[in-house]
Amino acid sequence: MVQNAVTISLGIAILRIGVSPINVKLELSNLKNLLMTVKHLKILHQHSQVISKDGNDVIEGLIKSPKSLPPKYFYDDRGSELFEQICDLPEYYPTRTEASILGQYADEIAAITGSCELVELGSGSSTKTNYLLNAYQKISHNTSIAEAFSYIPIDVSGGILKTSVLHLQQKYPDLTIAGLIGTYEEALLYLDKNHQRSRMIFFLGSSIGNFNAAESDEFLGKVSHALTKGDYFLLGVDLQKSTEVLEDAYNDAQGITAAFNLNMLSHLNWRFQGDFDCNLFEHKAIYNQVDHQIEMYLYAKSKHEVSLDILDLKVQFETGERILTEISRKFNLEDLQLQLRSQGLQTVKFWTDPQQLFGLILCQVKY
Ligand code: AVI
Repeated sequence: MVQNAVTISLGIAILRIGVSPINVKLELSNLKNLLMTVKHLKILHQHSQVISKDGNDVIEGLIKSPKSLPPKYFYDDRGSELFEQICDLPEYYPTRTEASILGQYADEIAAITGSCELVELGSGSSTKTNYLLNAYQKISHNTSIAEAFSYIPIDVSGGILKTSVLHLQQKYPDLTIAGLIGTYEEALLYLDKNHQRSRMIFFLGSSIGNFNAAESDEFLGKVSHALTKGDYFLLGVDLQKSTEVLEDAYNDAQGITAAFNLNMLSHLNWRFQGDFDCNLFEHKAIYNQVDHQIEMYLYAKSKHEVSLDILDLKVQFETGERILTEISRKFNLEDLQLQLRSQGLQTVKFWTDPQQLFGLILCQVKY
């Protein structure tokens, strides 16, 4: 899943299975249950500055015009559940299309990169990862134990990560798995300091599309920084296509995406003692053909006021006024390769599906 506010405040933790013991000082009570089921858990540090800033982004987004809210507030438990349902919707082609590309080309990817340390950003439930792990497992049979591949899934949700790590450990008993609980930034910084062997970072699901241009440049810079010459970066991206296909994918007939969008208001009510009335808002996703991005909005159906007591905030809404909750950029492979190259990431090869809905791009650090 994508980064959620609850776990961002926990800082970063490392969850190791199948590696040597590490002294553990557990300081965060809501991570206690992890200790009951996994062998080792190390909290690297706490981010009190993140906790104290919690909610400032909501205030900033709601006092400005036009209004916006950060997409990280989608992902409370209910939001994560709804996102899983979105991935299975008939209209939402990205998940299954990316999975089919991985299913077809994972062996080729593993053959190009050779055995290495696999680092997955935003791993979530790691479903698509199985294709890559199977491919790397096949090539690692001829490799020494020291050189064998290892897997580092990274996610801000400790719960999802714990479940997927335990599941993968059963499925791949010889694989060294070291899960990192934290934000992408925290994890990339940590990885940077601990970079000892050949590495491939991968970032699937077109989550990069949820960053604006400046944020994605900054993110790619951090990825590049966590890699050294010869290392790889594998990126999954949703490609530009007709407005109709795109708007259908984000305005599904069953209303799951609408529920996902509106759930952000319930999450804010819970987190900041708010009184958003979901019935007074309506979901709509629009494709902006100039900026090549889906824009998800919540439209106020009537003039009203909303309070968020913990933030000491009162916000007025006019009838028809909208809040931008997410952008989802759609890519052109040529432009993307230029952007990647400007961050030192050179394309090795890319793959798409027969309808060219989705792309998978493998880059290497050349210098
Ligand atoms: C997580 N991210 C890549 C999804 C997307 O398609 O941009 C989030 C999403 N929002 C609505 N549907 C899916």
